[in-house]
Amino acid sequence: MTYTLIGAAVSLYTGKARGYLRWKNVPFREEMSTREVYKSEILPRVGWSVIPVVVHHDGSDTGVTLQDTTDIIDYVEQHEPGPSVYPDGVRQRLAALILELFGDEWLVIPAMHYRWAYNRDFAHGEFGAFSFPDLSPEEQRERVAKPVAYFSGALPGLGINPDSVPAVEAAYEAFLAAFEAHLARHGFLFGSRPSIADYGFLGPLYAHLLRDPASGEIMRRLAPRVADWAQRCHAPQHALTGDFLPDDDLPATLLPMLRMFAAQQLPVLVDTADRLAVWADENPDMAEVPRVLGFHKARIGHGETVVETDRAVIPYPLWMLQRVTDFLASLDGKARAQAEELLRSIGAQQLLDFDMPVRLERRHFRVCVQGR
Ligand SMILES: N[C@@H](CCC(=O)N[C@@H](CS)C(=O)NCC(=O)O)C(=O)O
Repeated sequence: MTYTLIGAAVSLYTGKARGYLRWKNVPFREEMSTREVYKSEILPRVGWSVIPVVVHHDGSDTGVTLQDTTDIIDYVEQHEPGPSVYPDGVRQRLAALILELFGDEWLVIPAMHYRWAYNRDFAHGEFGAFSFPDLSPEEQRERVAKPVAYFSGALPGLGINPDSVPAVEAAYEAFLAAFEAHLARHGFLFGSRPSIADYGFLGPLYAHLLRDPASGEIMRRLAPRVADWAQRCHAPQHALTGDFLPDDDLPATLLPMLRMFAAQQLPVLVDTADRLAVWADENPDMAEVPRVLGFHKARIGHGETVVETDRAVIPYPLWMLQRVTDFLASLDGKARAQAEELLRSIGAQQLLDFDMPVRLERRHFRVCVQGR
């Protein structure tokens, strides 16, 4: 096998990588991220506890270690043949980069809320089963009490608390309705071929929001086409198939989801960038950006149901936003005008003169300031 995917069935980002590798028709085996495998493979290779990890067995002694699903996908796109998950057209490419970020880093809010509010017992059992496959179910549950507390303890940092739950649920239901309407006309976000954005959506929508039993029931009831899409995207019948819509066409049914990005996630990202600027000034010798930079106020929700709540300042998504702004910066002439028009039409004109305070890069599987 050319690749190994180390991860777990309950893991949000493992589902994203798995769906992509299957569609890309890449020969890979999957290794369950048991506690043993964390110790023997993940920590030595990556330096911290995270899944998924992909190893490319390229003939070298250790192979190439890849972490972060975006880096995994970009690496495989560069090293393997076959159609790309990145559309070429300016509008489609810009929308795809934005929606990957929206899926990865904003839909994680409903993914975490629904898992730990409605599927806690199931998730606890699953954590036990993959971490300690050789123990009895009772022992498994006991041994994973700590990671379960760690992951469920992340909710307040994401802005999820009793005051914001109605807004989290309203926003998720509005998102499901918008995606359901899109899927009445199209198989994937940009036509009949899955894109990088489909995989960004797949993370939260598959492992948590479809596979967790109580969440799956909600999705199948409210948005059966989304449930079907998640299944197709995660386990494609036919690899390497489909096309993006011709002529860089951007279906009008994508606009409501792009507007959700602009209205909900973008203000949080802009505020996060301001906080990163302060941190970078105050810490001129530090290269690695902390995973959390204190707390800020964030507005969560959709339409009438919006609340202002406390949320951790999480710099990581700025690295994904930089992919969007880099793409914008690469455009000129007609292409730039098309991108500007799209951003204005979704209410994201703020991005047009947005400056990342410092240039970010991934180094040793962490977000760092470039040049430091
Ligand atoms: N952006 C990363 C996120 C990976 C991630 O957050 N994985 C979760 C499991 S689904 C994890 O292991 N988290 C550990 C932690 O955040 O400390 C990616 O795309 O791979």
